[in-house]
Amino acid sequence: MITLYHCDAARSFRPLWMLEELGLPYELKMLPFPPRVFAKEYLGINPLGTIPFMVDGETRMTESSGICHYLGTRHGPTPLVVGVDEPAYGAFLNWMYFSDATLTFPQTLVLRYSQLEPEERRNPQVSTDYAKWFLGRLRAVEAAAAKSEFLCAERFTAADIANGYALRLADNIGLAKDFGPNVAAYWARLQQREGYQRAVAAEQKAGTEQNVAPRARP
Ligand SMILES: N[C@@H](CCC(=O)N[C@@H](CS)C(=O)NCC(=O)O)C(=O)O
Repeated sequence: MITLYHCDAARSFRPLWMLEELGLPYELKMLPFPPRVFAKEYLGINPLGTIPFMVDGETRMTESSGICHYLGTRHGPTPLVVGVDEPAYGAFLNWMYFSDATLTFPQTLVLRYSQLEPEERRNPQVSTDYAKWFLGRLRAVEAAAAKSEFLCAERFTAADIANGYALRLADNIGLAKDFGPNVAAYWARLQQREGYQRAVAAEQKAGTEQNVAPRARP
């Protein structure tokens, strides 16, 4: 059984969504955010204190987009992963890495300096600058979504899950109002997927059952 440690609305939503799209059985363990402050025992499981943390047999992983790739290959084959022999293989990998290294990285600075830090440490200049940074990088998604329903390979893949999460986070931190028209339509399409809706429902159900309150959305 795969175990996924998750905080409401956090990056661990990527592997959660992937698990739902794959239809794999899993156990979802909810933690309050940030676990290093509110669930210190978690540091014994993942010394980084970050989520996601995924356990699958002997395998332990902490990178959300990497876990999606792993699940699709280890528990595939699945059309959610673009194969080495497909023309879109390079594009697929590029989107997979882009999702966290380029898109989510500036978002975390916005979140931290506009909401997570105590009032006296908040910094509007940092949050405004990195919101602009994020929206600038989002131009790649705007261009891709103008040409096709999905990011690569002309089908829904793990790249859409990995980057779709960045759009969910943007929505949660108040950046969706600045989406271009193609990104807005793409994000609306992704939210219509049954796999996405099952992942949201699983997150809510596990939070209620495990008595871990959802995080406030602005
Ligand atoms: N690159 C990692 C980043 C993991 C990460 O930083 N997760 C955040 C939540 S979205 C976290 O655990 N923050 C809590 C902390 O830094 O203590 C990934 O893609 O999973």
